[in-house]
Amino acid sequence: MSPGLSRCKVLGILNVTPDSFSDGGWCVASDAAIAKGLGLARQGADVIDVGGESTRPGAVRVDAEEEMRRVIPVIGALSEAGITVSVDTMRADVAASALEAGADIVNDVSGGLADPSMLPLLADSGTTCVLMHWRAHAAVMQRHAVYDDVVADVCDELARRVDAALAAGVLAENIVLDPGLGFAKTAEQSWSLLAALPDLRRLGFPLLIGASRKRFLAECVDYGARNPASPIDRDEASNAVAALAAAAGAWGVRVHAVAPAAAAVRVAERLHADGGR
Ligand code: PMM
Repeated sequence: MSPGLSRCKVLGILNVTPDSFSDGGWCVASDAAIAKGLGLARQGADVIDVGGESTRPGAVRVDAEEEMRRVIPVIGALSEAGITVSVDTMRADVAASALEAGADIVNDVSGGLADPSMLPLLADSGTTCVLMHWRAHAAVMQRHAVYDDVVADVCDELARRVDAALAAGVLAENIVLDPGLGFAKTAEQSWSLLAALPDLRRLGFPLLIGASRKRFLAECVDYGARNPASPIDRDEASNAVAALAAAAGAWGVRVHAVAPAAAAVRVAERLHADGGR
């Protein structure tokens, strides 16, 4: 790999929710979720991102106890198996329990906005944290997809989250940023942000990109006889984005189909190492 392009992490998505749009709700039981997580790790995931609350557009919140019931046993088992785990949560209590159970990273899609206790917890724990661009909870977020200039506005709002995190005592070296594709964003706005990864990198923090199976991908692919509304049919487009994000220097990509996305990422890195610009 050439200087400036460090190994891009592949985060395998493990949504332990009955209503996850991409998992079809089959892995609600802990054992099935643990088995799926172990499988994702075998397929080449560097990190398993475990979430217990759906954040798809329109989703309603679950309570903290239910969220913990879903994720903590799974995180404990995966961590015990030696797997690096992140917890996808907006709640400080859930994050704290997840860290106790062995999680290594906290992935807060609200960037610390949803729970005032989150940034202090991240500071105290000294853990790596993903702060995503977010404006509102899933039930209402698409009403907030209004920007003067989506790239400039998302950069400004992420910079404000960084300021808040630093003020709370989070170390700069522990912060990863994420533009939050599909969160309070139209398809057009998500594409604009993907096209602007160099601008986002200029914020000076590692970047996580989560495009996998999201609706905005459907609009640029000719699906022929297949159903473009089916998330799984968006995997080819997801893999293309994973490769392009890795080539653009992303710290990580968050994906459902780990094996092909990991291959796509490694191909991008290999080409870069051979002098690709
Ligand atoms: N997307 C979802 C959930 N968590 N976390 C980060 N950091 N970035 C994302 O883009 C993101 C996320 C929603 O997608 P899913 O329902 O397929 O997990």
